[in-house]
This record gives sequence, structure tokens and C-alpha cells, in this order.
Amino acid sequence: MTGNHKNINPNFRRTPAPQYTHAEIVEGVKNRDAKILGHIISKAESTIDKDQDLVYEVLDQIAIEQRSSIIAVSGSPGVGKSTFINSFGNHLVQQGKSIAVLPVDPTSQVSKGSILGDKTRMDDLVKLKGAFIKPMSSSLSLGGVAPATLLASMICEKAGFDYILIETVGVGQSEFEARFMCDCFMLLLQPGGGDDLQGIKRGIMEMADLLVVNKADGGLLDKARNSLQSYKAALKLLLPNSMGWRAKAYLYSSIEHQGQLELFEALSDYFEYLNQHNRWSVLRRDQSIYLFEKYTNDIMHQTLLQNQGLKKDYNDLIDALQEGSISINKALTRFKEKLQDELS
Ligand SMILES: Nc1nc2c(ncn2[C@@H]2O[C@H](COP(=O)(O)OP(=O)(O)O)[C@@H](O)[C@H]2O)c(=O)[nH]1
Ligand SMILES: [Mg+2]
Repeated sequence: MTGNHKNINPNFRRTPAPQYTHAEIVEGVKNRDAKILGHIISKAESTIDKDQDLVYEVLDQIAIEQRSSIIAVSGSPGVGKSTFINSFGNHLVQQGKSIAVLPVDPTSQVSKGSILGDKTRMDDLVKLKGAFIKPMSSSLSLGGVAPATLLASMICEKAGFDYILIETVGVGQSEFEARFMCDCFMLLLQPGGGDDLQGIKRGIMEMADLLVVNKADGGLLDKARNSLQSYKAALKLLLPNSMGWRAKAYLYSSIEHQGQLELFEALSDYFEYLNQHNRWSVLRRDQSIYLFEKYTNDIMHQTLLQNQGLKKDYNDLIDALQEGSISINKALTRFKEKLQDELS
């Protein structure tokens, strides 16, 4: 691309990043000011220590007035998560609810275009007052100790949104992580033939609080109805989750906006259930322990490998494995010994 500078508009000036005082940020978050929320969430994504410190300070300075209902919208890529959030988010806003949407885009580091793609699928939502949307990059905790999505969700809760919708990446380990960042794990499913259940991992279905068979419209309606029956049958075989909740399944069409009322009711029932017997607090506490264990693991790993001697041993053992001069069990034993030496 170098040498192409003559195509660049000589009058172009990058708009300077807005500078807000600490007090302005705190006030802005409390007032759900979209610009300030976007600003502070981008600090949560930053790799600069000073930015991360600011996020933690701001979080510290605002008390939670009312818990947000945090919903993870999960499901394979292409199942319709973004379109669903656009449709159902609209419904929530029409019910007088304020919503924050955090789409986690797996490709956002590669291409800015896909962020816009997600944004355009949320065309209707973008225009609504009461809806705040901030696409998140899926790169986890580059700079900070906690992933940006978790911090963003905490900021939105301090801002007092009724609902926070996190669109997950839709594949792999990230789905499990999302489970521990939300109060309700909503799994979107594609209408399919009889083989629905093979396509989705049982593990992910077991994590779901609500199943939504999406795209129940047009030529897919019959298939969707059949899928709903198979999922309902499959759910009967699952044990209730640790909260004693049994997942339920619903039909939805994001294009025809069908199924909104039933799903809204289901969601309200779910949160009512969570509100009883202190379940919601217990869920949050259990999740914070899980997240603490997970991220302290990462922190310990990173911190230990900052030790030069240990890092060298670690790399030497990888080299030895590559050469085939050591077996995996010996390599692990040796590393454990080195670590114990280092810590004693
Ligand atoms: N027929 C139908 N198509 C849908 C529906 N929701 C999404 N789609 C289509 O499914 C494709 C993927 O949607 P998208 O929201 O980007 O899926 P995501 O990758 O899960 O976020 C797009 O072509 C949508 O138009 C629906 O309710 N009905
Ligand atoms: Mg999407």
C-alpha cells in the first residue's frame, strides 16, 4: 500500500480521541451516555496499563443500583444471533426496557468490515433510544487481567441497563466462558431434519437455560416445528441444572418477529425463578469463583513466565520435545521440579 499516498485526502485530520475527566466518565456511565460508555469500554479493550487502571477505578466508584439481567446469546455462526438480537432487542425496548448489546466478533481483529456487518444486522436497534451497542473484539484479555467483555458487561450493569445481551463468538471454549459471565444462557438453534441433535454438542445444550429454534418462518417453519419437538424431547432427558432449573425450548423468527411475546414471558419467568430463594446471588457468587479461578490461572502462568530462568527452562523443554529428546512425562516432571526450586 505504500507509494499510494496521493490517494489519501490531504485535508484529512484524524479526530482527536475525546478527553474526559474522571468525574465526567463516572457521571456519563451513570447517565448511560453512549459516547462515554463507548469510550470507557474501549479502555477496557486497551492493552495500556493506564487505561485498564481507569476502568477499574471507574468500576470502583459506581455502586450497582439494580442488577442487570445479563443474557448470553450463543449458537453456531450463521444461526442468526445478530439478527435475533436486533429483533428481540427491539421488543425489549418496546417493553420499556433499556438494553446494552455487546456483540463479540471473532473476526473483528482481521477485518473491520465484519464489525460493520454485525452492526448492520442490528440496523433497527442502532436507531433506538434505550439501546446501546458496542461491538467487542474477541481477543481475550490482551492487556488486562480480566477479558474486556466481562469488564464491559460490568460497566453496563453499573450504568443500570435492564438487560445486557452478549452475542458470543459461537464456537469452542469461548461459549463456556460466556456461560460464567451471564445470568441466562440462551442457545439459538438452526431448524434441521431429524439429525438436529447430532449437530450440536450435548455439553453446550446442558449449559442452556433457554433454547430458541430460530428461523421459524417461510420454508423453514415445518422443519423448525419438528426440531422444537426433538429438542423438547431431548431436554426431558436432561437433569435440572445446579439452580434446579429445567431448560425450555421456543420457536422464533427474527425476520417475521414471531415468538417475541412467548420468549419475553419465558425470560421473565426465568428471572423470577432466579430472584427467588436468593438463587441469583448464589449464581453470581459461584460464577465469580469460577472466573477468579480461571483468570488467576492465567495470571499465575503469565507472572511465572516473566521469571527469566523459568522461561528459559520452559522454552528449553519445548525445544527438547521438538527434537524428540525428551518424553512428555519427563518434560512435565522436570518443569515441576524447576518450578518448585524457583518458589522455595
Ligand atoms: N429465514 C430467516 N433467516 C434468518 C433469521 N435470522 C437470521 N437469518 C439469516 O441468517 C443469516 C445469519 O444471520 P446472523 O444474524 O448474521 O447470524 P450470526 O452469525 O449467528 O450472528 C443471515 O443471512 C440472516 O439473514 C430468521 O429468523 N429467519
Ligand atoms: Mg453475528
